[in-house]
Amino acid sequence: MEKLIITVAICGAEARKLDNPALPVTPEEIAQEAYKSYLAGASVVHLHVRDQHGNPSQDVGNFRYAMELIRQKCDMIIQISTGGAIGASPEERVAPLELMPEMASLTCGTVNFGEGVFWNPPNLITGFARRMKELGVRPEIEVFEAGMIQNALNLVKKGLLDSPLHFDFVMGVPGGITGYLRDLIYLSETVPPGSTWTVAGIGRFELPLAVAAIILGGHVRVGFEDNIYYRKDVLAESNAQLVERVKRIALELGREIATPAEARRILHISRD
Ligand code: KMH
Ligand code: ZN
Repeated sequence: MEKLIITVAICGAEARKLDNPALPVTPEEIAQEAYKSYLAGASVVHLHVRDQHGNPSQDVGNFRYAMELIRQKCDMIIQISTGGAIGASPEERVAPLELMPEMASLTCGTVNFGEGVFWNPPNLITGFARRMKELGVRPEIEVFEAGMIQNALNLVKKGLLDSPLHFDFVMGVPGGITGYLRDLIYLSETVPPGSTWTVAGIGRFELPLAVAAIILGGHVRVGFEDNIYYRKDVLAESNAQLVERVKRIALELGREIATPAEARRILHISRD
């Protein structure tokens, strides 16, 4: 098995300081949390930013500043979100690609998202994929439902995505695929051979799916975007605490942890 890539999803768009006071929201807090997570074993940071009020934002300036601060501290792979928050316009969501991060998320279909709708119609997906290709940004295909894998494979046929694809199975969002082991087995066996995949279990699904991915040869995403708890009724102290636990379990199971350089090789990212 390849070494384990741990992605940290620091703040996302949905969690609030009210939910967990340790949630990082300023660029400085986000960068410091990324660095602490890097020291704990993360090689990829899935990046969202917030505005000065702590609300979700796709502001290019905030992304630029957070990316600069992270790069001053470590060589983690920076993966910006093109998902943003429910209700963000396609223009807002795609704007930070101009910063040419090494990676960006690309959700390949529409899904109910709690009480909202995470809106990703075909023309939006096609436009985002085309822009990533033009800018040399490696997409991570976000899969909230099984049909999103087929949508991604259609983009490969159209020449808008390059194989091997890298997927993130986001499991347990209310409205999307559930987060049980049978679901992960199904998704991991549905992607084409040679693909890489990571799993982001939402809430209580985070830890069991992480353990399953370690065993199955996938990779793992943890962080406050997906889960703010360490265990039932106990808030996590930091993103790094969640990363450290995954690293500890992986090492116990005989799976070594990838450095950012090793993650670049596994994910087919070449630095210019
Ligand atoms: N905040 C969700 C609506 C992504 O980053 O690409 C979408 C999301 C996915 O977080
Ligand atoms: Zn995200």
